Amino acid sequence: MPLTVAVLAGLLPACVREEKAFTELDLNHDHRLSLSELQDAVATGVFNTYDADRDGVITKAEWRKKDPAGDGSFMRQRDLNRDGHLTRGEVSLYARRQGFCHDVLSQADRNGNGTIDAREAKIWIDDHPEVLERMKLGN
Ligand SMILES: [Ca+2]
Ligand SMILES: [Ca+2]
Ligand SMILES: [Ca+2]
Repeated sequence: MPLTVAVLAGLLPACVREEKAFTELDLNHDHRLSLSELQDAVATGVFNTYDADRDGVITKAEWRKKDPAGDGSFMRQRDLNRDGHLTRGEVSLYARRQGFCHDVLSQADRNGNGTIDAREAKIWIDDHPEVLERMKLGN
């Protein structure tokens, strides 16, 4: 799932760099990112990336513009009611179903307390430079 990895990799360094960004992701303001906050962050990242006109819906045209070479599985996997659009609810549900956030949490959570703090986020990013490289190349 390169997209989701890339999206998350884009968010985590922002968390480290900017206290404001971290606060935005840290929905309950306990200075830790929990599994559900990570899942919400991924969904937010998907919308920030694809919803060009910011109307809260990702259309097929918006997706295609960002991913001209894509085979359509991005839309197919998430479009639960098959109407050709992705709503916030559909994207969030998909993020929750995937094991990806679980995997990131278990890798990044070095002290095993079930959440990621800013320091753990930075270490995880340092351990995954190839993900950041992909971000820079825009894929
Ligand atoms: Ca839109
Ligand atoms: Ca839909
Ligand atoms: Ca932790």
